[in-house]
Amino acid sequence: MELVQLALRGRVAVATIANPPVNALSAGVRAGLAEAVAKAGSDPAVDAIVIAAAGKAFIAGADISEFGKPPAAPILPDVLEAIESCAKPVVAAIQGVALGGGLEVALACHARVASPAARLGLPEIKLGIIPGAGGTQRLPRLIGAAKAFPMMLSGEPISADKAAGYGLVDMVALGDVVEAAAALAQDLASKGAPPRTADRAEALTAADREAFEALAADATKKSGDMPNAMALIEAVRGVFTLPFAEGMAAERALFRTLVADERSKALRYAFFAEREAAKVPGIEASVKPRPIAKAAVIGAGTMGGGIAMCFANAGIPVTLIETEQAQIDNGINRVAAIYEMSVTRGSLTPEKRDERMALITPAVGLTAAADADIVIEAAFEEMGVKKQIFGALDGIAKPGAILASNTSYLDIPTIAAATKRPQDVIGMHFFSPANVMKLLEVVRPAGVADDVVATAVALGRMLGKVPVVVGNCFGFVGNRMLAQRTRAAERLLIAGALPHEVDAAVTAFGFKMGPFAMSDLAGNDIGWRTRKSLGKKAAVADALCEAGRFGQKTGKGYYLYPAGARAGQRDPEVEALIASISAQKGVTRRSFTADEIVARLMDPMVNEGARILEEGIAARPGDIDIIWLNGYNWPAWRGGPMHWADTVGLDVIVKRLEAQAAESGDATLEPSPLLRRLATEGKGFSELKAQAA
Ligand code: TC6
Repeated sequence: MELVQLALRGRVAVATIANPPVNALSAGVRAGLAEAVAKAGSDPAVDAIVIAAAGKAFIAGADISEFGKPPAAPILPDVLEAIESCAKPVVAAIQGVALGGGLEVALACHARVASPAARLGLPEIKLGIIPGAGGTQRLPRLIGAAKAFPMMLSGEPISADKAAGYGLVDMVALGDVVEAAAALAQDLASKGAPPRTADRAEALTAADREAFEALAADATKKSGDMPNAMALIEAVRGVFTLPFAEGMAAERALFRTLVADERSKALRYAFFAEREAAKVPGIEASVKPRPIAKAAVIGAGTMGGGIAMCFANAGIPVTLIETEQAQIDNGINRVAAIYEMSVTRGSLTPEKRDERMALITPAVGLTAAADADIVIEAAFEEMGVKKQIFGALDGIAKPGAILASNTSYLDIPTIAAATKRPQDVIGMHFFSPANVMKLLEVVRPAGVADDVVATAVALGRMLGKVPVVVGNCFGFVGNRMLAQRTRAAERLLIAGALPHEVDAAVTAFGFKMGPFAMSDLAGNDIGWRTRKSLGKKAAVADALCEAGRFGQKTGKGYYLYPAGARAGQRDPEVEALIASISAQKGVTRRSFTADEIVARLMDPMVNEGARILEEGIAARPGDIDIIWLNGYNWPAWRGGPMHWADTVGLDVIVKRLEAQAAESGDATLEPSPLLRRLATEGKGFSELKAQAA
C-alpha cells in the first residue's frame, strides 16, 4: 500500500498519509508527501491541496527509530519548504494528534483545520531534542513566541479549541475535517497567493519579545543540566534576531547536536522500552482482560488511600475498607485533604474534587468487597495479616474477581494459597505516593491466570500508571535492587565516605535526593524494623536508630534538622560515630571521589539486575530501567541502570565489582554469570532477547 495516497475531491487534491500505527514521518512518508505535493502542484486540474491522514493520529512526528541512523533524503525541512513554497494553497486536515514533525508539517501548510478531538504539540523536549523542521521558527511566527515557547518547553500538547484561540488552527470542524479543509483550500485558491508562515511577522512584536525573554530567564533558572532547554531558547530567540532561512539553519544545527547527545539517546531508548514493557512475553494479544467496573481497596492508610484515589481519578467507583470506623474516617479525611490541596493549588476544580470523592465509598468490614471486580489489599506487611485477609476474601469476593496484594516484598504464592482460587491472585505493587508515582509492578506468580495478568496491566494503564510485569521474589525488582544500593551506601560510610559526600555524588549523578537524605525523609526506623525481622545488621544505620535518630520526624538522623529545617545539616556527632565504627572494624578510612561513590553504589545494583534477568524475574533489561525511571526517580536522561551500565561498558563494571568483592570479602559482589558472559562477549544488556517473566 502507498504510504501517501493522492485523490481528487473536485479541484482539490487530497494527499492522505497511511503509515500505521501513528503515521510517523518515515523516509517513505517524507518521499510520498514531497511527491504528492509536486504532482498536485503541477496538475492543471488541481486548484488546492489538503494534507490528511488515515487512522487515529494525524502524524505523531518524526519516526523516532530513525534518529540513530544517517538521515535519508528527502529530509523533513526540505519537504516542508516544498509545501510552504507551493503556489497552490495547502491545508492540513488534523483529525488526531499532530506532534513534533507532525505539527511542523501542519505549520508549513498555508492553513490548518482541526477536529475537536485533535491535540497539537511539540514534545521534542521530552526526547532531549528541540523541533528540527522549523517548529521553533514557524510556531512563534504564527502565534507569538510568548505562547509558542511554553508549548515547546513543556512539550505538552494543547486542545484544538485552545489552538484555535491561539490562531494556530484556522478552524475547528465539527463534521468531516477533510471536507472542511478542502472547502477552505478551495476558498484560499480563489484569493491569490497563499500566506506563507515563514513570511508572517505580525505576532513578533516588542511586547511579545519582552514576554518571551521573561519566560526564557525563568526557564534558564530551572533548566538544571539538560542542554536542550538552553538550545530551545537560543533557537526561538532567532525569530527576533535572524531572517527565516538563517533561523532555520541555526535550529537545524542545534537539533543535530542534540540528537547525537547520549542524553537524547537515553530518552529515546526509554520511550521504546516503556512501550516494550507493555507487551508481556508469553501472553498473547488475544487474551482479553476481565472487565473492571468496580474496585475495593483493603486498608485506608497512606498507600490504600492513594490507590483508592487512582481509581477515583480514573472514574472507577471504589470501596475503601477498614476494620474500624475511626480508621476509615481518618483514611477518608486524608484523601479529602489531598484533593483539597490540589484545589487550593488550582490543579483540580471543586466540581472534579466532589466527583472523585463521590466515587470513593468508605466501609467497615471485608464484606463490602463482595461486589468488586478487583480487590487490592494494602494492609500491614505481615504474612499472617495477609493470609487472614485473603482467606476471608475467598469467601466474600464474587467468582472471577481479581484478588491483588500491594505487598512490596512478601511471597505472592503463599498469599494465594490462603484462597481456593490462586489463579485469580496477583501482586500489584504501587509506589508511594500511589496517586502520584507512575510505576506499577505487576507481580506474576506461577499459576496465575493469563487474563488476570492482562487485566492488571490494562487496569494499570487505565489508572495512568506504567505497568511492568515481574516475577515473584523477595522485593521483586525495584526494592531488591534498592537493597543493594542501601548496603553499598552503608559500606561506603564504613570505608571512609561521609553521608553528605555520598548524597552529593548521587544528586550530581542526577537523582533528586541522595540515599541518606532519602532515608531520613522516609524514616530510618522502617529499614531497622525490616532488618530486625530478617536477622540482618547494618552497623551505622542500626547505631543511629538505637540512638533514636529516625530522621526528619525526630529532628535528627544521618543529618540534623533544627526546628522546621527540611534540608539536613552535617552533624559532627554522626561523623564521629561513623569513624568509631570504622575503627572498631579495623578499617583505615580513606576518601572517595564522586565517580568512585557512584560506581560503588550503582555497580552492585546492576549486578543484581543481571541476576534478576538470569532468574527470569524481569523479562528484559528495559523493564528494569522502566521500573527505576518511574518508581525511583532515576534521572530520565541516564535511561535507567541497565542502560547506564551499557554506556559505562560491562567489562568496566565487572572489573570494578571484582575489586569491590576482593576488598570487602563480600561474595555477593562477585559479578553474576550473565554480567561476566556479556562482558566477555563485548556485549551490552541491550543485546539480550526478551524472556517470559
Ligand atoms: C520529532 O518529530 C522531531 C522532528 C524533527 C525532524 C527533523 N516514531 O504510545 P503508543 C509507536 S520528534 C516511531 O503505545 P498511544 C510506538 O512505539 C517526535 N514510533 O500509543 C508504538 O509502537 P509499538 C515527536 C512511534 O496511542 C506505537 O507507535 N513525537 C512514534 O498510547 C503506538 O504508540 C513524539 O514524541 C514515533 N514518533 O500514543 C510523539 N510514536 O506498537 C511520541 C509512536 O510497536 N508518541 N510510535 O510498540 C506519542 O506520544 C504516543 O505514541 C502517541 C500515541 C500519543 C502518538
